[in-house]
Amino acid sequence: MKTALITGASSGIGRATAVALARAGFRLVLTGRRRERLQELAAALAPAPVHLLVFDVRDREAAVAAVLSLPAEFREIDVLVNNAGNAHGLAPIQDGDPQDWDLMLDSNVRGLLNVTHAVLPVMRERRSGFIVNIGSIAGHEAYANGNVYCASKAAVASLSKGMRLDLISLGIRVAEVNPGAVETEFSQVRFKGDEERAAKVYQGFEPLRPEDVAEVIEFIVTRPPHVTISEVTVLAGAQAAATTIVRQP
Ligand code: NDP
Ligand code: 8X3
Repeated sequence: MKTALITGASSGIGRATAVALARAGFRLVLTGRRRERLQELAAALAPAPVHLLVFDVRDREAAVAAVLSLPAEFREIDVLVNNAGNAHGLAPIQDGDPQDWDLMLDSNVRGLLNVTHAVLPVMRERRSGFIVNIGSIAGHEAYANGNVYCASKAAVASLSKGMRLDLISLGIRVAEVNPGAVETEFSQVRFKGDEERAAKVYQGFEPLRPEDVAEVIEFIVTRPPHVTISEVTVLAGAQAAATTIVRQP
């Protein structure tokens, strides 16, 4: 049985990926800050073996300590899904809140690095592993008011390429999955709990469901060792680019 560690499993794409990988027969290490959400998910996944790690990905020491605390049966991580992250705010750079910028760069970029740093020794020792970084269409095209979020995801794109180059000689494969518009708690977080504004993002077209992205992640991590799917962009059917979405009135 293979072991997968998924960050940000308490909601959205991470949660759906946990469900998909449990169904595919993985042992799971699920992480996030909201313990109750993770506990509820672990109960829903029973009898799949699940271990929970509650920590903030921005805290490097906490990430390392959490991975070191894993019981023996969960320690040999085969798959790492670096999913935790969010957007905070949507404003022109001249009106942006530097606290939002810090939050995005610290979670989406440094957080991904912190967890990767914590998990890599295990993969390195076993000379095997698969890392899936959740980027975004926003990492491949900047859109108005997206500035720092887009930059954080552009960093994920660049890091994914760099990691693939550095880790290949250790038998570790790296993939980047770039979703388009997925209806999750993403917009609620971006708009700081403004439900009405968040709902508008997904009005007039059928957005992706988190399960649509999870299926792609499952496919990638279940390929045999001679196959690496390096980069995948998954858009909603009505979407041609980050902000080019055909909406019905
Ligand atoms: P959600 O808000 O539904 O989920 C975000 C997850 O990340 C939660 O489980 C949250 O857990 C976790 N998380 C956020 N910050 C931290 C932190 N500092 N420490 C630990 N965990 C954290 O959004 P999505 O599922 O949509 O987002 C998942 C990923 O997909 C993100 O990287 C996002 O940028 C990316 N993405 C989303 C798209 C979309 O349209 N929804 C499109 C493209 C990419 P908790 O709060 O419990 O800590
Ligand atoms: C989330 C999708 O296009 O709103 O990464 O930035 S988008």
